[in-house]
Amino acid sequence: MQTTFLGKILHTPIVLASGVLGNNKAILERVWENGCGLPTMKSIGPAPREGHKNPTVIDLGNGMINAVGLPSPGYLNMEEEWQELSGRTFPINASIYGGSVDEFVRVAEFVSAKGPDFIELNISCPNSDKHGMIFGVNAQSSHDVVAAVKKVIHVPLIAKLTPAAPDIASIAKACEDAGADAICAINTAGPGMVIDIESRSPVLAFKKGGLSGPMIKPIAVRCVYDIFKAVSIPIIGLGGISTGKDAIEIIMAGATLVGIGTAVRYRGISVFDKVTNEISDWLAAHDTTMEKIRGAAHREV
Ligand code: RRO
Repeated sequence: MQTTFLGKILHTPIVLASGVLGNNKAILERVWENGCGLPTMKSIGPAPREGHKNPTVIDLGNGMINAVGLPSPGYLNMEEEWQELSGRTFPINASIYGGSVDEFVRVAEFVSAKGPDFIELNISCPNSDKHGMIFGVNAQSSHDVVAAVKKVIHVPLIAKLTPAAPDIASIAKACEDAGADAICAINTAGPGMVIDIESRSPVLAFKKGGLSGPMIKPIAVRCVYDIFKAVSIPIIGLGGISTGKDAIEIIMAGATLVGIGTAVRYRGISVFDKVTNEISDWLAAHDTTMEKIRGAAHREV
């Protein structure tokens, strides 16, 4: 199910969400071989960072809560990874974060020179007060970081947004106006909290964390719907997508590509082939195409 996205041919319209499987070439390649059209790397930061204490991820059955805490070797300490990835035969989306516009620019410029196919700006992580979400909840700061990064990179820029923004459509529009080539929505929702009533304490060491998986799918669908109305650049829709029918739903909201994160844990690495086949089967049974159903939920009936 070949798809063209920002001038690149992807073998399926399914994206691996950032942060799910790390930055190791062999793992990203395996995902691609299993039907993922575009693997996304774990967000790369400006300096070495260990992340939060364990436990960092808890399965809640209908999704997960995480406060992994933006662990990264730092952009200057990834030569081995870049060396390996330079010989790859598959496309890669490199996710980056910073604690200031200058840091975003520094990381982006360096990473861009390593030859990823796309750069995803993570302005939406809920698990740090200094990085991520603090940029993406405000239209002006979203605009500033996208505009500054756009000047120094040579690959298409994807802005990854948070559903915690009071009006995600206006954030998406600010990113588009600043030169973003695509929007990725959504990062994890919340932050939320889960308390173990026996120990009387939050289950995560960091106490609060981002929510993912089936429980947030309606939020993701609403966000993509609102963004589709506000912008003309393509949208990667994700948030609780686990099946072909979920994918069809978010495509009808306006997504061009569909991201999968938490469902990798629930359905295994073959989830990419499974969802691709489920989309194909649904389209064939309804005698239609991805292009025909994209944004279909916006049409008057
Ligand atoms: O590392 C994390 O805790 C994390 C990140 Br950077 C993000 O963007 N989203 C998320 O749910 N967790």
